Amino acid sequence: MSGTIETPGVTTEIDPRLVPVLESVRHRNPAEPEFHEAVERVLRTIGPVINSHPEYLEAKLVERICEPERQIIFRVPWTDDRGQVQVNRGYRVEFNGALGPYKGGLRFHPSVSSSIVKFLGFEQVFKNALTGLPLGGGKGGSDFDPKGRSENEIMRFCQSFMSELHRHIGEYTDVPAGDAGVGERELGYLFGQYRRITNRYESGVLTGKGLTWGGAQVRKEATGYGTAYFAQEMLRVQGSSLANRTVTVSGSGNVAIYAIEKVQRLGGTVVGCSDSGGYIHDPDGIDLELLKQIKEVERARLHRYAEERPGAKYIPDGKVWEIPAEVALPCATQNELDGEDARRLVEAGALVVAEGANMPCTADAIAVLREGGVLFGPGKAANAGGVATSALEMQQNASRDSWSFEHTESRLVEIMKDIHSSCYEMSEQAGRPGDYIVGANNAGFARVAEAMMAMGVV
Ligand code: NDP
Ligand code: 2IT
Repeated sequence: MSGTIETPGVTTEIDPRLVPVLESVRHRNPAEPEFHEAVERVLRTIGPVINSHPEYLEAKLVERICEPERQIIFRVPWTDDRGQVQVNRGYRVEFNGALGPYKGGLRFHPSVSSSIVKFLGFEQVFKNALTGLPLGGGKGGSDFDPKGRSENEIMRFCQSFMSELHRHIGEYTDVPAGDAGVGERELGYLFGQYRRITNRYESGVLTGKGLTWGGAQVRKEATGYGTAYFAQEMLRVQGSSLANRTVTVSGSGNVAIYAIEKVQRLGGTVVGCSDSGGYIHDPDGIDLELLKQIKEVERARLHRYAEERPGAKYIPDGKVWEIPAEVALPCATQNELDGEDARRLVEAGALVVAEGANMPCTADAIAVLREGGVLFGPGKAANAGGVATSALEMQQNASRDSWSFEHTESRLVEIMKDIHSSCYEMSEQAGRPGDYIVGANNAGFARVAEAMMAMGVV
């Protein structure tokens, strides 16, 4: 039976008892390749936890974990600046609430579909469990494309989106945040509309808010910082560190910018970053103030960077993995680093790849990295600093408190170290020391499973 499902590059043998579960997920969720892929990767690696808890099979726990608790799909009509009516689709998948209110970001990107939202929601369940904080897992978004839209169009879209979403969320129910295409600006419009409709200043309903209206210090920086800290921990176990390392980062959005900032502060040199149009090669190291000015203030395209910075080159249509590096941090989008990119990294002598984005490495890439002896930090562990700091924001909102940057960052560092050690210890217990995929999937799965078992068949 175990030979009936084959994805190139996914080398771990699936437990034969889980094959029917995977087949059923594929059958019941047709044409959702990203969701199938995310489920398959987890099912292929949770043998250790299933072997020590055979009662999970009897309780149909894996089947239940693969089925979202609730999926909401809605129409988002809005009027553009020319007076034309536009229709987009909105999603919120409330995947698993065993550990706390559903928690996870909203993504606005033309590629958003049921498959994308479900893969992200599924990953979020285990990521949130790994933080050790009381968070269920969910995800949402829309196929709305913010590129080229005016400020007013963004506002009207967000208001229309929240006009439906508001009835499904709440401080104790479901707490959205940002993801690709959704940052502090969009969260402001979303929160404004929520407050207007409900007549409640319910700070804990959204995270990633602005600092003057209930947001938390470090949330903006948290995902990127956390990814850099996770990579640092992976290197530390090998008796090494990020200091003096050459690093490449994909993307130039929220996660990428703050991963670059923290790598630089830890002594590494980031020589490249990218957007969907191409990449920058800056052998002297990225000028972060210039990058922030272009991406955060002007919201311009990345090629502007090379126009302003002597010595830097913009390579259109290329991938940042063409630059040799010791550490690679994919921080852009799913399936952006493939087998060929991985081979290039192995040949260049890369030591570590840590995922700032969700599922940016293809299964093929992971197999090549594993074979080439490159340490691999999967997104659900390496990028969990964002959602963990969202939980710290919820904690501050609930107690009407606000913590300093230093205190919040020290909590983030502690959480990333704990996630790293839970994953590492679980990888050892599973007999695959340093296999952070096995570690993260089993540690995350075990926490959700235990809570679900305690609550009975619900
Ligand atoms: P942003 O929208 O802020 O930035 C995304 C960046 O990735 C942009 O620079 C975008 O370029 C670039 N990009 C998109 N597609 C490609 C591609 N095919 N090749 C190269 N670059 C590309 O999103 P975030 O930084 O918030 O999110 C990035 C990733 O991190 C996503 O996978 C997200 O799910 C994940 N993540 C985000 C968290 C958060 O707190 N924000 C938390 C945990 C994970 P362009 O402008 O051209 O589209
Ligand atoms: O993928 C992610 O973890 C996020 N987009 C952040 C979710 C959150 O609720 O902060």
